Formats: sequence, C-alpha cells, structure tokens
Amino acid sequence: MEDILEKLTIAVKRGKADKNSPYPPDMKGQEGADELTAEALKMGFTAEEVLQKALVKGMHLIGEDFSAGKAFVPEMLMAAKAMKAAMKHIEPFFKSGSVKQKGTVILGTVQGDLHDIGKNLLGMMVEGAGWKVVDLGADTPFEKFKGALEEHPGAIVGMSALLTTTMVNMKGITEKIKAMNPDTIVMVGGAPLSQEFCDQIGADFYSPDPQGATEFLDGLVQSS
Ligand code: B12
Repeated sequence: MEDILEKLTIAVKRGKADKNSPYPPDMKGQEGADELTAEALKMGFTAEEVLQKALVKGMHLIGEDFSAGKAFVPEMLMAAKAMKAAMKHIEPFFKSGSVKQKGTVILGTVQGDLHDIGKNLLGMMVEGAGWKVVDLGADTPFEKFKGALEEHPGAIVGMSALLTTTMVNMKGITEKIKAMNPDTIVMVGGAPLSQEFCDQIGADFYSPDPQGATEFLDGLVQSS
C-alpha cells in the first residue's frame, strides 16, 4: 500500500510529471506524478496523506539535493512541474469545502520570489475552508496588494516567501499595508520564516502550514 506513496515521492523528486514525459530519460515509459496521484487517491489515501507523505516529501528531497550541490535549477523546475501535475488531482478535495464565503483573502508571493507552489496550496485550502481567494501570483509588489485591497476592502492579506533574500521584502509591504489601514490583517508564511520574523516585521500571524492559517481565519469569523 505505502509503496505507491514512495513511488510518487520519487516521481516528484525526479521530476517525472506523467507517463508520456520523456524526462528523466531513465524513467521513460514509467508512470509519473499525474498517474500515481490519481491511483493513490483511488486506493483510498486521503488528499492530505498524498500531499504530506509523498508530494511535499518529494519537494523537500529535491531541495536537499540542491543544497548538497547534487541537483540544479532545471531539476528543481522539473520537480515543480511534476508537483503541479499531481496538484490538479488533489485540488478538488481541498476546494470542496463549504459554499458560503466567510470573507476574502488576498494571496501573493512577495516581490522577487517566483516560488508559488506553497502559496497555491495555501490558496486551495483557504478556498476549501470557505474563503474567497484573490491570487495575485508570484513576484508581487506592494502596488498589486494595494490595488487588490482597494478592490476588496476588509480583505485579509497572505504573503509567501521561500528565499531568505525575498522574505525581507515582506517588511516593507506589511508596513505600507498597515499605513493604508492599520486594521488590515497580514499573515505570512513560507519555509524560511518563523514566528520571530513575523513579530519583527509587524505581521499579525505566521503559520508553517496552511492548516494553521485556516484555523486562524476561522477564529476571526467566530470572534467577529
Ligand atoms: C521548486 C523550487 C524552485 C522552483 C520554483 C517553481 C515554482 N513554481 O514554485 C524554481 C526552479 C523556479 C526555483 C528557483 C529558485 N530557487 Co528554489 N526551490 C524549490 C524547492 C525545491 C521546493 C519549493 C516548494 O515548492 N516546496 C513545497 C511547498 C509545498 O512548500 P512551501 O513553499 O514551504 O509552502 C508550505 C509552507 O511553507 C506554507 N506556506 C507557504 N507560503 C505560505 C504563506 C502563508 C501566509 C502561510 C500561512 C503558509 C505558507 O504552506 C505550504 C504548504 O505546506 C525549494 C526547496 C525546499 N525544500 O523548499 C527550493 C529553494 C526554496 N530554492 C532555493 C533557491 C536558492 C532558488 C534560486 C535562487 C536558485 C537559483 N540559483 O536561481 C531560484 C530563485 C528564483 C526566484 N527568484 O524565486 C533555495 C532557497 C535558499 C534560501 N534559504 O533562500 C531552496 C530552499 C533550495 C535549497 N535547499 O537551497 N526553486
């Protein structure tokens, strides 16, 4: 049973998106993240299990290889492609939450940063928890957050960063958002962040995972 999750972890790590993909050459003709995710779900693994025990694990492993100088940017890109092929199968499970919308959450990966997988996962889960999500994409400057806040007054802002060099951009953006309206709630996340960093930049909430964010958001509805 667990075998399929191991195969899926390897498919993501190696960047094998689907059976027809010619990359990597030594896995030609083998099932990729696309097929293996569909199979794992059919076998009864929950979307959460598939995500944590295989997909996120695969991304973590390619990250380790990159740190060790055993993998490079093209390999990380292929892993991201495989992850995206898998995500289209798990998305419906996270999006099938309540229909009534609890409020609006504006999401963006900060300026200078192109990593959008974690943000996209957060978006799926927040949407599944019943919130309207306005996704500004990656490499998002303050001006885009400003425009979205003007369009959606009272919305909560969620920012993601995966690089130590871009997480610092969150400070300026948070300050400018708070200068526009001190009541705007700003939540931050991404692998290099911490609670301490969140406190330092004056953001309201940090969580290492989307579950923490949905609980925080639901708490806001209950307390209002
Ligand atoms: C895939 C990947 C890429 C892909 C990104 C593709 C894409 N569309 O996203 C590509 C190839 C483009 C890439 C490029 C680069 N990358 Co890169 N990349 C990765 C990798 C392998 C995986 C990231 C990922 O998707 N993780 C999986 C997701 C699910 O996890 P996550 O993003 O952390 O999100 C979770 C939580 O953090 C949280 N979360 C995320 N956001 C938010 C927001 C809120 C509000 C909340 C509450 C929660 C939350 O929820 C998510 C789900 O659990 C990581 C390694 C790693 N271990 O993270 C390196 C990594 C992030 N990359 C790294 C580097 C160095 C780069 C480059 C600079 C390489 C280069 N020399 O060009 C460039 C930078 C490009 C740029 N300007 O952004 C380094 C960063 C080092 C550092 N400390 O700064 C890492 C850590 C690799 C390493 N081990 O060194 N990368």
